[in-house]
Amino acid sequence: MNRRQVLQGGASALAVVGASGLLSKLGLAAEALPEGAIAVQALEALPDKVPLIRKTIRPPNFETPINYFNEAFTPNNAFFVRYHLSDIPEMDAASWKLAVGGPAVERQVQFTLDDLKGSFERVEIAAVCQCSGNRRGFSEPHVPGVEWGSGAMGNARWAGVRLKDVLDKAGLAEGAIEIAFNGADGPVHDKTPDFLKSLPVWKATEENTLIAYEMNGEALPHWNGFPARLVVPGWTGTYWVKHLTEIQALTEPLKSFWMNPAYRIPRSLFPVVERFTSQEQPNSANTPITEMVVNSMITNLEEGAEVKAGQPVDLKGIAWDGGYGIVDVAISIDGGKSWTPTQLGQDLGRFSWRQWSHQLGPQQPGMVSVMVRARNRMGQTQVDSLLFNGAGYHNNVVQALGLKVV
Ligand SMILES: Nc1nc2c(c(=O)[nH]1)N[C@H]1C(S)=C(S)[C@@H](COP(=O)(O)O)O[C@H]1N2
Ligand SMILES: [Mo]
Repeated sequence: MNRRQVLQGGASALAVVGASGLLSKLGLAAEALPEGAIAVQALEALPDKVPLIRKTIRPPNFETPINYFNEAFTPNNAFFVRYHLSDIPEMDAASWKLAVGGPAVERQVQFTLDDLKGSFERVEIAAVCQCSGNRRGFSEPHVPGVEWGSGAMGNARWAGVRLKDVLDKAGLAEGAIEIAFNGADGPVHDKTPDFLKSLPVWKATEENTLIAYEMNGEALPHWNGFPARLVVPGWTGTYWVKHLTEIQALTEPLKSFWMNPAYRIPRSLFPVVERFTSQEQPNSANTPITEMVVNSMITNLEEGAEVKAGQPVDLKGIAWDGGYGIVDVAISIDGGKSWTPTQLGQDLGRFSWRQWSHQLGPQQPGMVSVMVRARNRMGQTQVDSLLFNGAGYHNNVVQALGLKVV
């Protein structure tokens, strides 16, 4: 049987396809990896973490092995770790202070961890934290940066206080346009700029934007921002500043390497609704990365996994987006010609990922390619081929997982 016949075969039985052409065209199969990209994988445990996939040591960048994504919430000790700077101090909860000030506040204020826990309403929200460069390692052509596979993300229940409530204590003055954030980590070399990020005031004061001191019911792990971090549901991880120590309300756009030129996307390449316009330059073709794009993946089977002909195969996975909510996840076994809806799991909130499951019944031995594609409430879906950009951001190419039916 040739591939053409297979693609015409319909959805009732699993299509059998050659492992080469179709898979590599879809961009996520193992053989589509650029030379030397993420082929070398080493598992290594940071203190208080299970072994994670080591990308770099200084600064520490470690991704989560996919099997942990079978759980609704990613365990704290398996949550990915991403840093830009290598000087990461041990934080002391008792002496930690959060300073709130800047040119656009009415008064400077300062809070201890006990203040945060005692003087504000506690809010909890389930949300995906995903690095902008998740799946960068699959970019073709190859792009520079940490060569992430699919594990630079996680889903957790974050608890803390609303950033808006904290800003209210300082009082935002007329003319505040951005809120800037600094964490306790710093560069080792003077030439590396400090990790300073900002949010537009409207995003900073949304009720879902938090200063979190808890993750899945426990204190934040050191590597994920102890004792407090920003949680910006729907937006990529770059805004989720860890070891938060300083907040400044600004009347001018923040000038920081990590706002510009870093973390930029071409202005109209992606279907982004929430734009950060105060950081756009009039004649520039780029804009800050903001909300995540619709995405999905299979979590319980790996590329090349063996399954038995004539026996049901349980597929399991996740789907997520920038907070509009996943409404549909579908599977194709005929190269994307026809799609079958999967069963969606419990809705854990619009910023959480959504679990899904589906049962396949492969009949004949051979290779089979399973594609998965999610759609959100806005009607946004995933792309068939990579929307290439130089930083490798927002990779939401439809995943095609090759299974070996024996
Ligand atoms: N202080 C500080 N916060 C930071 C960063 C950093 O380098 N320093 N990296 C950001 C980026 S790019 C991402 S993707 C997330 C990753 O969060 P995690 O390490 O808890 O997984 O943290 C963000 N917050
Ligand atoms: Mo990131």
